[in-house]
Amino acid sequence: MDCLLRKERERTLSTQSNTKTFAFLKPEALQSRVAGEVLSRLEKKGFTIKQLRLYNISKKEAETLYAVHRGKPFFQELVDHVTSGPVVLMILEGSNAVEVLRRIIGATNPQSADPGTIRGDLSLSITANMIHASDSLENAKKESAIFFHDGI
Ligand code: 3AN
Repeated sequence: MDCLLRKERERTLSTQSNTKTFAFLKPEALQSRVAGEVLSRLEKKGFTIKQLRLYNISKKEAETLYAVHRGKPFFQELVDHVTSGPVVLMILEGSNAVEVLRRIIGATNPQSADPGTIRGDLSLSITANMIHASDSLENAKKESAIFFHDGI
């Protein structure tokens, strides 16, 4: 059964065409001077950088971006963190961009993210987990529209 599911999933992925997604490097990427390494990984994987911008996220934008987490114990720390310094906003394009990017960034908690993933290799902190990437095409459209006039 697992094998059939995997084959179906591979078939679906191989038939999907180029799509765009939204991501940003959190402040620790620039602070620890690994922004270039992360961008290089994304490009080597095959993503095309369609938009790229150094930006200071406002509290209001951070609260909109993470609205789904409002009320959770980590919400304020998360908002404070992503507004603590410049981030690198981007729109990426590639085959099945949302899912592929989510796979290469790794699990939310870098301590359990697989080695080889961006979070697995470059972070230990769940708040400062290096990179945000939209988890669906619908959210990529919403999130990119907060920061880019024309969205994705
Ligand atoms: P992801 O970024 O992997 O999509 P989300 O959307 O569930 O994860 O959470 C958004 C951000 O909130 C994460 N990148 C992480 O920094 C933070 N976060 C999520 N869960 C926790 C948690 N249990 N404790 C602290 N921070 C968290």
